[in-house]
Amino acid sequence: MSDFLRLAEDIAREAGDMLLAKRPTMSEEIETKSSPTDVVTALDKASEELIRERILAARPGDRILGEEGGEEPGDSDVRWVVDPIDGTVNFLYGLPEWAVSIAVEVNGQVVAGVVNLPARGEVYTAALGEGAWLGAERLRCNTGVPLAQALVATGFGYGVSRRAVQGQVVAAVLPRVRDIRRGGSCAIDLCSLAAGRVDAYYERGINPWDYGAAGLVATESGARLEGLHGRPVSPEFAICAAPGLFEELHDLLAAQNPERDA
Ligand code: LIP
Repeated sequence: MSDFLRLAEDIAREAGDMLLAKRPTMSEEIETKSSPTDVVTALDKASEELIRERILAARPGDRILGEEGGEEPGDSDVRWVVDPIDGTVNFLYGLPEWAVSIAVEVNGQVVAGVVNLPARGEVYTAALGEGAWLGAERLRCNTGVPLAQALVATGFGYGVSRRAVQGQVVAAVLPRVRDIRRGGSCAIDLCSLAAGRVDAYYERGINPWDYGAAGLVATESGARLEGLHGRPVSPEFAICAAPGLFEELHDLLAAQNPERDA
């Protein structure tokens, strides 16, 4: 295991333990961000502060991009991409699907990723070219699944007009697949795909802190993760599935023009 991965895992575990211990007493301190439904708790901020402190203590000079605190300036080739709680609404409601996500990029490429699900007791890790793991178990995504038999995870943004389009898109997808899952965390959806718990995932509007670490878990499990029409994954669009299913789902989604705004 690389030094990057070891450090990221130690920090993600420490932040997760802190969040589990403090969740019942602090989660009612809520602010909103991009819309009234887009919440941030005091613990999102506390988790990110802890993670930033630990990274900079171990690797002063590295850059950090965090969901709550934005980008830490610097000229290092190494950038840490941090989501202190992915699935904040689940966290707030006491649902177990929330995660601490830490990715390490070198020259813009993710080389290590950790997604810690404290309430489920699961830690997903991946290192570039070395595989994806749930604890000690090597992960392989499901292969050979036709679109009509695919369990497809997706998510919805917080903005009203984007949600209106996302509702139309999912209405076109639902009759063509086994079923849809909306878990509430991009990071967990991608890790679930790597673990064979869903077959595919798509979403518009996710950010590098949502998909940085889990994206590597998914691709190291054998999945393709891209945007539409061969573009790289980005906040514009993300599709993830094993080759074969990826193309079928891509073509269904592309026909819906899902990057349009209402
Ligand atoms: C969440 C994403 C999820 C999306 C949610 C939300 P947050 O991130 O991971 O995929 O569907 O609406 O954006 O806000 O919990 O960090």
